[in-house]
Amino acid sequence: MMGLRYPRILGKQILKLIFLILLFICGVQFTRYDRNKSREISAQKDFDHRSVRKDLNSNKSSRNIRKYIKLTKLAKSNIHRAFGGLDSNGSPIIDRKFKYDRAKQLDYIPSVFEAVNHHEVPYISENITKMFLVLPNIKYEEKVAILTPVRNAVRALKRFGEQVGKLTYPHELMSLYFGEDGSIDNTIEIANITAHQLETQRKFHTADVVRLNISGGFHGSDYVRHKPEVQRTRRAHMALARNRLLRFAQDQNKFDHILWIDSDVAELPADLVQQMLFTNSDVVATCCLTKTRGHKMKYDMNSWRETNNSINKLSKLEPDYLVLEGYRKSLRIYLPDLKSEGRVVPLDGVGGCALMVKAKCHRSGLQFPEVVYKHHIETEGLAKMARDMGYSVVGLPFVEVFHEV
Ligand SMILES: Nc1nc2c(ncn2[C@@H]2O[C@H](COP(=O)(O)OP(=O)(O)OP(=O)(O)O)[C@@H](O)[C@H]2O)c(=O)[nH]1
Ligand SMILES: [Mg+2]
Repeated sequence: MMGLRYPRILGKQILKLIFLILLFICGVQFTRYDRNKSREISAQKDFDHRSVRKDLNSNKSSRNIRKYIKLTKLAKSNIHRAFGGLDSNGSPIIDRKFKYDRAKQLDYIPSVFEAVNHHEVPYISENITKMFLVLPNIKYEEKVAILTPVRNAVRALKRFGEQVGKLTYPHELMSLYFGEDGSIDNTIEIANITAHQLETQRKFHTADVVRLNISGGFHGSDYVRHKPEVQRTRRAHMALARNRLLRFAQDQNKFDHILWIDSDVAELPADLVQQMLFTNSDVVATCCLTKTRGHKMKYDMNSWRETNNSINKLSKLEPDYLVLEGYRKSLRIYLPDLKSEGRVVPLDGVGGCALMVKAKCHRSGLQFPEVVYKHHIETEGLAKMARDMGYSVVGLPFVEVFHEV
């Protein structure tokens, strides 16, 4: 018996030693990766990646961070990224030779290339995209208020109700408020029916319609509404409607997050809320696209990042000049084109198609500017204001919300 004991103890010691060596190797790998990551971040010094990093690090759920790092690492090793870097002006180097074959899904993440920069968003294979969408298996407890301004929205509300009703975030943690004004169709009636269904059938905590009673606003066909000369009036009114609705919601409950969703969205990812919460950032936007004959196109051009060129252009404008995205070349980079940077990317402008803001930011005074703020108004103005208040503003290039065509 004595003879057998020593080899057994020795065996145990050897196993212990191997375990410790493995632990040490894993530690070194992790630190090395982290160091590389920070080097990569500081290399792109034109953009404030640090705030995203800080957010991820301050995430209460460290499992989120570990998963993020693991996935990014995995994605980095497995995916060829065609990101060409930045030119001396801080703009992405555009691959002008790139040809996107619509018949094929890409098995790598493209850099910003000219065609994409303007209209089309290529399909990337599911194997790749799913790596940027994995969520931690945690119990959610944060209360979310979905706020939706509506005017003449009868056509869109049924589909909106279905899409919101299919969200997989715990329904008892979600409330929804429509903020209506100036409709000349049955919007109030249909919005009430939609709210009632969400509350009774989908078991939302609350769902209701708020009459905002704002005089004015902008009426007119789609064609007239999108003329550049009416944008200041139209969007100032939208900002006012959003601010009134926000105030109402904040009087109802102490929400943790405010999620703005436009009524004319055609398709929402079921895990939209969880994806946005994953960032743990103050202001979060998703891509807002349309599907035209099966092709993905950029729709809402309001989620963007400045480049040195665009900042230079802005510096020459009168302070009150309103810059309109999507109307003419603004020299910015748009959210759907930033996939090569990873899952969460810093932004300077956001759109309202699907936009999440931490309620505490609104409580501390963050609003939708009703007059021009740093050349912007409404949602884009909010992003600029948020940055000035020290809040993080990010986008999710892999999360796609589809707007009606
Ligand atoms: N309360 C209120 N809501 C509005 C008003 N105008 C639009 N909305 C709603 O605000 C959201 C965004 O408005 P849209 O007209 O879709 O703005 P947009 O996406 O820039 O424009 P489109 O390209 O035409 O969709 C939608 O939910 C509209 O129903 C308004 O004057 N008052
Ligand atoms: Mg719209």
